[in-house]
Amino acid sequence: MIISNTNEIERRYKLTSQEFKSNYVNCGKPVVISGAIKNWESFDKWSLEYLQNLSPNLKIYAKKFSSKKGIELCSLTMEKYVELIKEYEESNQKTNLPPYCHDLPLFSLIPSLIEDVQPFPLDYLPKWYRYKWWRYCQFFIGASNSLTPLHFDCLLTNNIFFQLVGRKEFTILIPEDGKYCYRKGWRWFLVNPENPDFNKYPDYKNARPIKFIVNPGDILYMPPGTLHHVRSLDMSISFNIDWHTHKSSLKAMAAIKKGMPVQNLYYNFLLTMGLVFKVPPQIIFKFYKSYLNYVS
Ligand SMILES: O=C(O)CCC(=O)C(=O)O
Ligand SMILES: [Fe+2]
Repeated sequence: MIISNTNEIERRYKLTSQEFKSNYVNCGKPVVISGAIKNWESFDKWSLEYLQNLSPNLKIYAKKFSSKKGIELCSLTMEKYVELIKEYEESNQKTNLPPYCHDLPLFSLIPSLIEDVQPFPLDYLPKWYRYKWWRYCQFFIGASNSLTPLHFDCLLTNNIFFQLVGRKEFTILIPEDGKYCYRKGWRWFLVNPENPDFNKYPDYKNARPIKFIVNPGDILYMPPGTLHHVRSLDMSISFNIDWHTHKSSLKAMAAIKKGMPVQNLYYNFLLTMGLVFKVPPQIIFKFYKSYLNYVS
């Protein structure tokens, strides 16, 4: 990854797929792309109430992140979840932050939503992912102030992140700065970039965090291994796709030597079979599917 001497994210308007690949993916450089999805109907249609009305009885999972207990899951219906968020947003004290619906494969659960995100910028993705691309999308739906603590994505994939409703503040760090952030387990980090405790975590002084806001209509690209800490500034709906290139899938397989869990090696092996050895997605997806519910 290129170590840039600026602490700002690059922003590009309507980046072509060729430039995206050559200047960002191949160089391991993050970028925010605007203007690429402005015709999506989702921008007029989507809200929490819209999801609630479409599928009130849908069973979803929401997560509570805590430094002591790790990740706790709770199961509830879409109707109940949206009610919890509305209550929170309308309350004055904002004390009861609802759990965060995180990594939900919503296009597979409500296929009619796929029509609202057309034309989809498929040429940003490797060809292998284009067949039923929506199966790889994971949604993040939550109240303002929801937080995803500092981590990198567990398969060391590239990440293309679409912001639909509300704004989010990202703090990202290059993989090389992970050593200053006090890793816990495979992919989580103890430092809180919003309020770092330098007494407890003095090495964080050497880290070079990049902070920026992602607005509705923005696409954020993060290279494999990018650390990110994400705060919702508003009620928010986003989704991402974790994806490999040939190169990143091979590199990720080698990470087994660096403490990557065996379960992750299995998913990375499947993706390598697809991307490098050309096994069709129709076959791979049957085995890969459980990744979409994998909590790690
Ligand atoms: O939006 C968030 O809260 C988390 C996003 C994230 O971690 C991801 O896209 O990998
Ligand atoms: Fe992530």
